[in-house]
Amino acid sequence: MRDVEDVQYVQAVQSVNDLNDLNDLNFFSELPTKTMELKGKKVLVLGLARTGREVARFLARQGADVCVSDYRAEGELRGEVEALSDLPIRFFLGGEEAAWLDGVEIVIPSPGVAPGNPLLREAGGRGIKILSEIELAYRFLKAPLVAITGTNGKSTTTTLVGEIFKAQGIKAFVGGNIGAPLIGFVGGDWEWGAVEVSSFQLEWVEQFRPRIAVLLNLTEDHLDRYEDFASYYRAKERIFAAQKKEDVAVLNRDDPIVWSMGSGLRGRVISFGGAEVEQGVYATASEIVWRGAAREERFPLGNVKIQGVHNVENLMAVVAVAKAIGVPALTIQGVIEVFPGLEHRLEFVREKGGIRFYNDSKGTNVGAVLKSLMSFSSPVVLLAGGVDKGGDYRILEGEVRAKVKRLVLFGAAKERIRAALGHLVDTVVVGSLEEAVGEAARSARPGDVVLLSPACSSFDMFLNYAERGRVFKALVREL
Ligand code: UMA
Repeated sequence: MRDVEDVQYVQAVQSVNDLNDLNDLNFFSELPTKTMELKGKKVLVLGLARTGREVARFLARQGADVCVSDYRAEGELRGEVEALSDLPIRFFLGGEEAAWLDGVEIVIPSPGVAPGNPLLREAGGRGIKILSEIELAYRFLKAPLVAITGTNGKSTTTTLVGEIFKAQGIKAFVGGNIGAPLIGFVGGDWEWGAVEVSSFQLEWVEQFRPRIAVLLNLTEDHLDRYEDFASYYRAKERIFAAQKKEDVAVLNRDDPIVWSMGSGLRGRVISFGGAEVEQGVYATASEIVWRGAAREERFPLGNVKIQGVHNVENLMAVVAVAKAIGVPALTIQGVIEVFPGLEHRLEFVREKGGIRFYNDSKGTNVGAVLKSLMSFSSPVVLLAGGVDKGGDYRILEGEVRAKVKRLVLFGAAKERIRAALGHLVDTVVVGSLEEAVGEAARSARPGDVVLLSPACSSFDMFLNYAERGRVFKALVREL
């Protein structure tokens, strides 16, 4: 079915490869009709949090025979079970038993369920189909998708793409890993979707085909889940796997691993990076330049609020996407100038006694912290720690040497970070975030920056990075 649609699609736009600036919002609007028969099928949903809840609801409404399992005990999941009580759903809670797979035809794991999970392995062994939530959603969504992945910058870029759609008067949703499962948008009257996609969500995709797929960057992350960096990057690479030549792949030229993927892709590559190019997107110190075959457009950065080298990369990716769908330069410029940035991402909290405090709680991996440190020139008191994700902290050596005057470490990973970086600067280990803020405030001097950029996830002390960020901000405001 998809091939027939692809033929129509190609006919509609004729010779796509001749176009540099598609400049036609209708270009992507020929939509494949995808379906998947679920009625009467026995489906096991693995994990009962945001994703599991919405998937189970969707499947039950489609007439599937739905079971939901979670290794947490029933007592912890009462609210979730209650929320689904109006639907014919069976729950298997507080464990993982192979018998729960008997008769099951499809398993939909939540992103947090790793491929090594015993039920998933058993399902694989029995030849049961395993599909990620984004794959399921994709089969039912009618709108074309811009999917954005990368180790860092996903949420900022996805949010900005959503803002571009809004400014252009296009009815688009913003969802995915950013916090709203894709399945929740099925059935809506959407013209486009801007989707943040994680490596976890890409593990079980088959047909997931974003019309525009963006890979921002790749540095070590989630090595507590993946065997090695190559497995992580292979998962990310799947964002392009089902693309066809009519689709667009947006790639970062300055990231050698990302850029090396370019030659093997079927979609039309639009690249972005620091150095001037004949066609594509590049940045100078003062502007972003989009260059097509016959003309170019310039986007001055003077009035843009979000700062830092990583944000220039995010903005270049946004420009590449926006131009691929033909959004006028004025609209793009308006959006990038008013965007205030995301909470917990290099978020300015306050200045006290000449010391500036920044909340970068979303800096949960080493690559993110590297980019954040690169954004400052003043001496930095860096607060880091939490749950170690197996990344190599030594990649921070250069920036730590150059900018960090004091390292304040907390949480489960504190000793590992101290072992990697403690010999480079004055380092102190503390027992809590509260102590870390107190210690930082005491040691910082006017002109310094106090930066919470933990390089770790938060689950040893907090519910998630957002709670950690909020606690940090509250502590800073109390100073
Ligand atoms: N569980 C099991 N067995 C397991 C593992 C987990 O039963 O082996 C259960 C847990 O007890 C829990 C549920 O599964 O009840 C958790 O599922 P989940 O972690 O997938 O939680 P969701 O609320 O569904 O959130 C997921 C994403 N979470 C993860 O990827 C870990 C959210 O991304 C995403 O916003 C949401 O779906 C909607 O798409 C969060 C995240 O941390 C923000 N993402 C990572 C990142 O950005 O670095 C990838």
